[in-house]
Amino acid sequence: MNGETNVTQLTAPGRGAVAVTRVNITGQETCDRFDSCFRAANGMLPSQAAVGRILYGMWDGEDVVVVRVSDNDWEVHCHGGDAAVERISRQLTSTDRPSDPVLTEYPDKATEGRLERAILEQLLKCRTRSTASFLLAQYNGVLRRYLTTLSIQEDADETAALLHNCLRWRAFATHLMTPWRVAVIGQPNAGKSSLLNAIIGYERSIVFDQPGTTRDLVEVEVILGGWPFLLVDTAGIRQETSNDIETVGVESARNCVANCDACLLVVDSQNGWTDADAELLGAVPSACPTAILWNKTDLSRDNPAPSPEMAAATRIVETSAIDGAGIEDVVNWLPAAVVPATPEATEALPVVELLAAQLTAFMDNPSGVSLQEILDEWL
Ligand SMILES: Nc1nc2c(ncn2[C@@H]2O[C@H](COP(=O)(O)OP(=O)(O)OP(=O)(O)O)[C@@H](O)[C@H]2O)c(=O)[nH]1
Ligand SMILES: [Mg+2]
Repeated sequence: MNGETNVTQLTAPGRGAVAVTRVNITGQETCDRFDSCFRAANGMLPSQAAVGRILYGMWDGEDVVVVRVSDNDWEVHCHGGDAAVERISRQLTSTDRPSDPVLTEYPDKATEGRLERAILEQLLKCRTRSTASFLLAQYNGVLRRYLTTLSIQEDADETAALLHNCLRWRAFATHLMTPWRVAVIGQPNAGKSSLLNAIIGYERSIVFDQPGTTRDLVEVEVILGGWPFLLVDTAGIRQETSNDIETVGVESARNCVANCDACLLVVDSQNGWTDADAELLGAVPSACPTAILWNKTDLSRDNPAPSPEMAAATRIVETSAIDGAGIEDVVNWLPAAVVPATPEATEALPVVELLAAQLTAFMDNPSGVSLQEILDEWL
């Protein structure tokens, strides 16, 4: 063969979330082979990508990301596991004629329109494999087929049913790109920051044995069960404080509760359930899944009995930020609480915000908005 290809695995051998392979190529023929193995979503050939360019696409039916790191070097990021790396290496270094690239995964550029470009923009915001796979299905034709079906539907009831089926996933679709927001609230010193650190596994938020330590919102992104979450540690909420900074912190904590997708209410089990806790629980929007974290259970076990008011919470978990008790339960509860159901891969999802807003406006007022005009814009 004209040229040479050297393939080196950069990540440790064995199973992992992601494997990275460095590919060094000299010679046109070997470059052609690379180009034929990888199919970028935007149609660009890896050999023509500028240094630093990141390409998202398919390699033999698998999602991969290719980054050109120098004139002759590329990195291929694929799913972890030896088999995926071996396949990439074998296909690049084989002397057989390269097989035809997988062309069916992406629409031809000629048919790629505004809709696909808009979905692709959203796809790039996805942080996890599970969220990206939903976007990829929409990109590969699910949403276009759905809109086409809508455009030829003449029965008003059928149209309404089709719209309902798609738009009921609006919150789910939004959170494929934007993390679910989880407020960690509670009275000062209850252990909110300690529990947040225990959940994420490192010291993100300052812990101190004096109440009023956390003042501003402390946000941290974390993936739980394949879904993106933004955990927000808040200032301990207490009624009377003469400290201005703390007052501002308490105000932002209250706003955070009003705008969250799930809530973790941390209670110091040594103090038991108080009126202040009941008030906090009452401030959480009723549709918002809430877990009470009955914290510091590593200390005295003869804690005051949980109050009946606590039953208003979706879940009560006994925790200790010190010995880790209950942390796994919290980590398992959050994804199950905010994503109780997932759509089939073949279902249309309103992943493009503008389109979702237009379809919702039509559904709310069918005589005031032209559905055909909306669909013509996107098809
Ligand atoms: N024994 C025990 N101590 C804990 C636990 N969780 C937190 N603490 C301690 O309680 C104190 C307060 O913890 P923080 O995590 O700062 O509490 P906070 O709720 O964030 O406090 P503010 O930010 O002031 O509202 C610290 O001394 C922690 O070490 C726990 O589960 N068990
Ligand atoms: Mg704190």
